[in-house]
Amino acid sequence: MMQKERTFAMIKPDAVQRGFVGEIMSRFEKKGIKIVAMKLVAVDRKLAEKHYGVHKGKPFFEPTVKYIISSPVVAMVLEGVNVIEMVRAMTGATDPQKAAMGTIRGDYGQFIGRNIIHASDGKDTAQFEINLWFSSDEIASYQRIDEDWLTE
Ligand code: FUP
Repeated sequence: MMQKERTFAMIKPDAVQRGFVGEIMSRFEKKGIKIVAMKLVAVDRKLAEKHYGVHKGKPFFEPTVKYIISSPVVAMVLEGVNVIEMVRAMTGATDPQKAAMGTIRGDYGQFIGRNIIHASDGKDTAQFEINLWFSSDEIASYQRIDEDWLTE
């Protein structure tokens, strides 16, 4: 059996405001990616600053923090084989102007400061972000009925 992993993703305030929650979740579901945790969060500054901690000191840090705390986000943990890379591919390049059509950012965004979604960019980041946003009792382990049909 191939090794499953988990990633963290967040539907950002602009996407929630513009009514894309269902649309984005539907893409993950159709791809066969399992949702193991999910919640709507009114993010406080402390959490936002921790989440974007690696960017502290950069010119876009403060605007990015302000954006994330401006209105609720939908935070989630997704599970699957190679899910970190797969969700990043579905998300597209950081700048929606450069993101390929067919990706979430490419299809729904126009500006880097309003880029629709966040997804962990590697194993260490995924672990850090899952722990930052969720406690272990908020994450569910379960079988989806399609799992046998997703793998060879
Ligand atoms: P990503 O991993 O694709 O979300 O991108 P980064 O971690 O490099 O950046 C985090 C967020 O900061 C981006 F989602 C948008 C914002 N940002 C800018 O506004 N300008 C930049 O030049 C880079 C990032």
